[in-house]
Amino acid sequence: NHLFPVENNGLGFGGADSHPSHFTLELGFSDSLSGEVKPRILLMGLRRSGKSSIQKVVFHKMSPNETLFLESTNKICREDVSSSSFVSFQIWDFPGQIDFFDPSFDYEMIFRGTGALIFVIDSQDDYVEALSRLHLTVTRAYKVNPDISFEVFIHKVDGLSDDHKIEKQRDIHKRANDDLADAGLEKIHLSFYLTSIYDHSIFEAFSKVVQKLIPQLPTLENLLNIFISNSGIEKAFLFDVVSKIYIATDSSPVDMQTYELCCDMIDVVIDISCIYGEAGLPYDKESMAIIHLNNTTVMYLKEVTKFLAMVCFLRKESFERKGLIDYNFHCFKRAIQEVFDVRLKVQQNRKLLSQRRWSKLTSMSNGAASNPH
Ligand SMILES: Nc1nc2c(ncn2[C@@H]2O[C@H](COP(=O)(O)OP(=O)(O)OP(=O)(O)O)[C@@H](O)[C@H]2O)c(=O)[nH]1
Ligand SMILES: [Mg+2]
Repeated sequence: NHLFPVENNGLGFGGADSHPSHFTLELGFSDSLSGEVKPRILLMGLRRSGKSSIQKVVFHKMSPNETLFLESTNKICREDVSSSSFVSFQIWDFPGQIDFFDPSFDYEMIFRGTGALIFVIDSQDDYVEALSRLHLTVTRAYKVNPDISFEVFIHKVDGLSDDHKIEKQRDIHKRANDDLADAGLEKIHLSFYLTSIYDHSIFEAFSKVVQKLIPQLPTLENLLNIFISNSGIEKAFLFDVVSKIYIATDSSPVDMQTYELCCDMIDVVIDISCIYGEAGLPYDKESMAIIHLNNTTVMYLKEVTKFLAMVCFLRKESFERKGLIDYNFHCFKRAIQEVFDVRLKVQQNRKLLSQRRWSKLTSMSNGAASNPH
């Protein structure tokens, strides 16, 4: 494997080696034999639409204002995100205006291994060109791999009023789908999100994109449903602590405010722990926090795995039965562990298989070389 990290994000999660593996990697295709297949998320869209900013804000904790100084991307930047066994994928940040007709750009290979394609449209700019680009990209990608989920981020909506946002979304939705219908490709499904790096909308949208790539999602949701209904809890989220992406929640609807409160709580816990905690990781087995809000709601955070946290919302009265909640949580955690173990086994089997296939291949070619006549 001759890929090398060129940039470490420095999220401040303990020492460099204790940090989950977030690295920006030079583009390279040599790791196809390394066993684990990580779903790929592509960030595409016109120049200056905000692709790199999204990646930096969500995965590098860059503050939104700092993105003003980002330089234009001139080559594909690949980053591995594998902070937990469930959340494990690669993000490929593309330069704007990639040329599909450039022979050095092997888009077939790129799309074949892609799980989700995020197309970013700058909503503060004229989007006619962006829409035709979206159409071209989506139809190309679909031809190579019809299983890709297509996600359209109507981005930079911070400058728009609520009415304006809805109006833009409706217009873009209609035009994009009309273009597909004209090409006889109605079966391609596009999902739309209104996003901005200046609020939590980008994290929420990214959460939904990532959730589609987690095959165990229904199981996780089910476990959360069982957990909350037996514990008197109103809402529970399973969070990836580093990126603040929620990888699952129970089946009741999510409102933005609740999600924002969860993000704030995680920030508070990590910040306090970084400043006042003992040396070492700011997030570990002991990590937990209880916050009483002034509207009789209690927020309860608990560690699930090294990189996952559960954040629950419940009424003050329900929190009186904390013993029951903790017991149910313990059962939940064990169930999660079992899901992890199954996944691990599947991965190991896959690795073994590909190793066997590889050694068979090499022994065959060795045989051919040692017996030329
Ligand atoms: N108002 C606003 N500006 C944003 C948002 N996201 C990104 N920007 C700004 O948009 C500009 C371009 O951002 P980049 O992330 O470099 O865009 P890009 O799509 O990576 O551009 P290329 O690499 O050239 O393709 C920067 O000045 C960002 O600060 C947003 O949500 N709202
Ligand atoms: Mg860029």
